[in-house]
Amino acid sequence: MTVSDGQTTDYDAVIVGAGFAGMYMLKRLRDDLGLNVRVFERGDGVGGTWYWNRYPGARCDVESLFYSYSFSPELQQEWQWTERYPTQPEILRYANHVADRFGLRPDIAFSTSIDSARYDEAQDRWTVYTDDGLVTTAQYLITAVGCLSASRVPDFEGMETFGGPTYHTGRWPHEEVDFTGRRVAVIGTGSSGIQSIPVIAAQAAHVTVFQRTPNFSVPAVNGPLSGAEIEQTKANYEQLRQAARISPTGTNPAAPIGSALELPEDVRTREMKERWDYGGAGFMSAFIDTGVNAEANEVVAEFVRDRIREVVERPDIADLLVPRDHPIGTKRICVDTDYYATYNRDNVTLVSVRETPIERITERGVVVAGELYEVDDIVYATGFDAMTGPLNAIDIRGVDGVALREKWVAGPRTYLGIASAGFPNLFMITAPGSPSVLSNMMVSIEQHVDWITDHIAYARDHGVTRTDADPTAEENWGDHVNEVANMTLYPRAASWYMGANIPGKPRVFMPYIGGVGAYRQMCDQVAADGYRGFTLKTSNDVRPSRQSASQAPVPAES
Ligand code: NA7
Repeated sequence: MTVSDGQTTDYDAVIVGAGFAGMYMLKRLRDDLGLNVRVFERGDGVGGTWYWNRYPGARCDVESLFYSYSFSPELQQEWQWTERYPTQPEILRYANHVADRFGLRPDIAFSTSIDSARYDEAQDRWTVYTDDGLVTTAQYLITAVGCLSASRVPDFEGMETFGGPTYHTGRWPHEEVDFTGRRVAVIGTGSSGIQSIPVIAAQAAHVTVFQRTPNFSVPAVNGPLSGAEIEQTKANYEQLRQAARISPTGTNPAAPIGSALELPEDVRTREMKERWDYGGAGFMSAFIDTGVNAEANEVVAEFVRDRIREVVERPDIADLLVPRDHPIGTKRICVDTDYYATYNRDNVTLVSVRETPIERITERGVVVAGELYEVDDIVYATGFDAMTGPLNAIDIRGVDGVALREKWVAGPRTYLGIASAGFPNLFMITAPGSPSVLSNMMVSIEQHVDWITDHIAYARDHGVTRTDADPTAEENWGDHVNEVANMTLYPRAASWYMGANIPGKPRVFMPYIGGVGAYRQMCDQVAADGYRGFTLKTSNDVRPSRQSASQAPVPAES
């Protein structure tokens, strides 16, 4: 029941965010469990990441036929993707189609941010405060805030004095930005820079790219999808989706052919070449040891370095673009269209700011090593306060008024990347400690939403009013997440996975790297064991779930 006394409105669940996670969560709780649900969304439309990231060239690096919901056979049969990798406008159209098709909009409050949320222990409910001054209560609070939604601009001296327009790739204006005839600075060469630079360079009079760290990028080999390709996938959707759900990354790349260290050189080169020509991030799955063995990694890295040198005509520029400071794949691999070739254009200048950082920004441009690069516009492609940023932006207070951001001051602590001890009835979709950003987000989102829905249904069926992760279960899960990460090369990179792009942020490898399929199995087992590792309270008692927490949370496999 929704109860409104004019000031406070009560729901069964409040969801934060109307991206792909929030929309599906709403649908499941409302349509399958019959709950009364309110979604708060700070944008004035659905789509989350794809609502905000409207920069030129913005495109998903997972193939469109699989970067889409699988929960509705009708939806996946009727929607027509047009290109192998979907553009941001096409993904946003899809998000809007889903919102309309399933009648989601009436339950979403747009242009509304949640400032804070407090757990009321006497009532076992959350009280949520929004920036429109309203107060809402709900038994469950579910965050669907996205992993890359807190955009970040470094604090460059003098940046406020710049005379022209500035843009952040993750907060791009809704109206078209026309760079025709203009001199544009792009700061940052992560995925957003790498996707936008070729498109901006094709339009602008001149582009100056300020690069601190070169990244590895593989060609997308994007193009229109043929009718036959679409038909073939649609005919086999169920099997393909199921394969993705139990795969390491939630996608369907060709299986690795063996160890890069053991295979003969001609075999491994042929394999890499074939994957390179085919395009996409599946290139990274050629061998079993790329992510765990430095020597194996170097084989793959060197192949990519050779491709960069092959494409870029000026050896001095190629040399600047060749990544050497991190093993390939330990920073998110970029997937591009014509990125390296763009440096052969006359209207593109590459400025390395590795040895000589950006000194300051003046009214007329960007100063590096005493030299002013005059520009009309500045594009900040400088990334996000990833994963914890959007959660810490909300003042979430659990038992005894403890703030989540205080609990996480030395790094995020979660059980299964879904719950955090001391924050009962709070579920966090694709939070730190889950595969999230290391996977096809659509697969991980659906898995979390389904698991949370089942947990809430279980609570309802068993008279549970409060469910909270057990601290021991959480600690054991955190140890496992770290242990698995330390078996890989990932912690060697100063990446946003590690929090390394934000000065002062604790260096903790945040996502769970044990694989989407293995992780799903562990979550399913926790559910099958009556939500092992959670303390469930019924209306008149608090009891640990069926197995005690101390036996519980160490996963069966990694
Ligand atoms: P990323 O991948 O975090 O890239 C940000 C870029 O901005 C990266 O090249 C940074 O260099 C650069 N940067 C950040 N601060 C500075 C300063 N102070 N000076 C110069 N350059 C700077 O963000 P994206 O938006 O491109 O991509 C995020 C994810 O979205 C991506 O991985 C996909 O999953 C989709 P650095 O490497 O830190 O030296």
